[in-house]
This record gives sequence, structure tokens and C-alpha cells, in this order.
Amino acid sequence: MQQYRELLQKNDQDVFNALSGEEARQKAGIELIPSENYTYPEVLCTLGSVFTNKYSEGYPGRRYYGGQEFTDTIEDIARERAKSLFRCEHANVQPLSGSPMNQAVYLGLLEPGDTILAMDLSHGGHLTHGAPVSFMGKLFNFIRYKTDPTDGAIDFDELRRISLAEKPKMILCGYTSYPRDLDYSRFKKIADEVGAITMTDASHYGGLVAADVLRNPFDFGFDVVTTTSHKSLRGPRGGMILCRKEFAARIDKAVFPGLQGGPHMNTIAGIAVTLKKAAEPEFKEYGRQVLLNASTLADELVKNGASLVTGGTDNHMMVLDTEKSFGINGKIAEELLDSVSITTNKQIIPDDPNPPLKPSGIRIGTPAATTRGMKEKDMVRLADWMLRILGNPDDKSLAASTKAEIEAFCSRFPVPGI
Ligand code: DSN
Repeated sequence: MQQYRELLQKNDQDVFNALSGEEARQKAGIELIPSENYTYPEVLCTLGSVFTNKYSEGYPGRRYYGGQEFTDTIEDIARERAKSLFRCEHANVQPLSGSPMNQAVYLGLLEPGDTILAMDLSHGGHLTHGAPVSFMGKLFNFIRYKTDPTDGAIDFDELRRISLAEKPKMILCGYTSYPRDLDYSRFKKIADEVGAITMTDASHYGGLVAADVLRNPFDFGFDVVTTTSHKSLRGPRGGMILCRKEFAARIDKAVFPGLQGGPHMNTIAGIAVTLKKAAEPEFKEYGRQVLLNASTLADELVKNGASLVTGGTDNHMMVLDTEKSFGINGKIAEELLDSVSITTNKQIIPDDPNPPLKPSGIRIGTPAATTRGMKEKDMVRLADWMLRILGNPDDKSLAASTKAEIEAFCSRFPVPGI
């Protein structure tokens, strides 16, 4: 790796400078975007390897190009490790990332125009769960379930009512901004009543399922689970579709040749490494600490008067209602925190009256901070800094001193791979 860096520095100063800048940024501040993480140095090694040179359309043993001895080995290892880790019958590790991964499931298992019941976007669902602006939203008939305004939890009575009335072909759960674990048995029971396929998009929490600190949908008879590999799993930027055997052929055909061409074998090598790490006892401990850090941070924020959607968290993330807590929108909150080297993202809240680029909240998560070794006492400090900055939006000198404090604090926590 060092050798490659020296070559880059010598031959392309502009790109090298941007790379160095990003490394410095990732070290200097606290990363709280719940979908981000720091991958393993071994994964960085596979990503920057000669596997990127190879075309491998097809699947192990059935490729369209020659020279597949080592790519087949890598993909077989990744598939077997995924099946064992997630306790499932089939794994496809080729999706280039989260969006094509979910698209491949819809296209493989359903017909255009079919009805999919999925979570409302402002209540925690994802763009690929049928946002009207997405092509999947145009191709399939997405209908919505929401959370209950009284406690913010999924409203299963309403979900069942919609389901019985609309008879969806698929019931999709999973989220990008819902701070609770899911009751898969209730989804499955409702799906069985109408004969719907059950799918969960575990992109955010695949690592937490792998660590067995959140429920595994396969333990409740789910048909399909998708997950990206770069969030709580700590792997390279990619995706996996895990499913029951009866859906395997249709899923594989949908990924290739249905939707994609050559898989990114350097990423698949990184996924293989990631899955080995995720099966080790240290990863269970990591998952446990991610949750502990999130609940500690949530408790501290709430104790000091902040308002969280659903009142807290039982996964790795929380949604802070900045309008209600501090009288500022999520865009301003994100910028204020950025100015002191705390990275979050603006976030719509359920039935948000504000527009997506100036929504009412921010989303906060602990996977990346936990990877750096931060623990509960660090979350207490973090809550204090956040409350201080968001509660005093006009105090520039407070921001300057807090930024210096945070950057000194961060220098104690190494970033893997940098
Ligand atoms: N962009 C990811 C997230 O932040 O949740 C999902 O696509």
C-alpha cells in the first residue's frame, strides 16, 4: 500500500492531496452518520488489489470469460461465509451497492405493477423502498405503512388493515432512520395471511444482525434479507442478497444478467474478509458496544431536554428533532456540528412539515465512533458537546474552543487503515 501511495504522490499530486485531506478529515472529527464506518486495513488492501483488473460475468464455475481460478475462489468463500454468518440458504454477493441490490430483488421476484407494502419514507423507509422519484417507485405500486404518532413505533394494526385491503405481493421492512429493532414475527404473520413474500432491507444493521445483537429475520422465517456491506458490517462499499433456496435462481438471474454486468471482484474479496471478521468474537463485542454507545448517547441527550423520535433507540441510531429541541432546522444543526468537527446528517422526521433539504432533525449513529474505540464515557462527553453547540448557535468563540477540544479528544482514537 505504501508503495502505491508513493507512486500516486509522485504522479498525481492533485488526487494525492485530496486523499490526504480526506484522511486528515476522517481522523480529526467524530463521525456520527449512522450509515458510515471505517473499514479494516485488510479490506483497503483488497480494494486496491489486482482483482479490480478482472472481468467475471457469471457465477463461480459458470463464467463468460477465462482466467477465473482465483475470482471463483474469492466469490465462493464470500458466499459460504455469508450463508453461515446470517444462517441462510443462499447468498449473492455481487450487487454493486445498496440500490441495485434492492432493485434486483423486486425485479427478480415480482412483475412490474405488482404491489409492495413498505415503510413510509418520512417514517424511516429508504429511497429504494419506492420513493416516487425513483425508477422502482414508477415501476411498482408501492403502498405505505407508518409509525404510530403516540410512541413512534410501527403501527401493526394499520399495517395489517392495509395489507388485507391491498393484498401486496411483497411486504418490505427495514429502514434508514427508524431507531428500533423490528418485530419480524408480526410482519411474517401478516404476510402469511395474504401470501406475500417477506423482505427486510437490513442495510443499516446487517452488522448488528451478524453480531447477534439485533434479531435475525431468518429466525422468523423471512424470505429475503438484503444488506449493504459498508455500514455496521465495516466492509467495502457493496451489497448482498441473502435468501431462501427457492428464490436463489431468480435472484441470481436478476443480479446478472438482469441488472448488472461484471461484478467488482476487488469488492467481493473485501466482503469475504469482512465476513470472516464478523464471525469472530470481537465483532460480537463490537456490536454490543455500538448499541451501548447509542443508548448512552440517547439517554444523555434526553436527560438534558433534547427530543428524540420514539424517545430513544434500541439500535445504532437516533433521530434528534432539532426544531423541537433547539428551535433550529436540521440543516442548520448539521452545519453547526460540522463547524466543530462532528459529522451528522440532516433528516426528515415522521410527516415532517419541512422540506427534505431543511428538515426538522438530524440523524446520529454510533458504528464509526465505536470502531475507533469510543465507549460510554466518551458518549457522555459527546452529548455535552452537541447540546452546547446546538443550544448556542450564535456563539462563535464557544464553537472555536469546542472544536479544539473535540479534535484533541479525537487524536486519542486511531482510525483503522490511516
Ligand atoms: N445513504 C444511506 C444512508 O445514509 O442511510 C442509505 O442509502
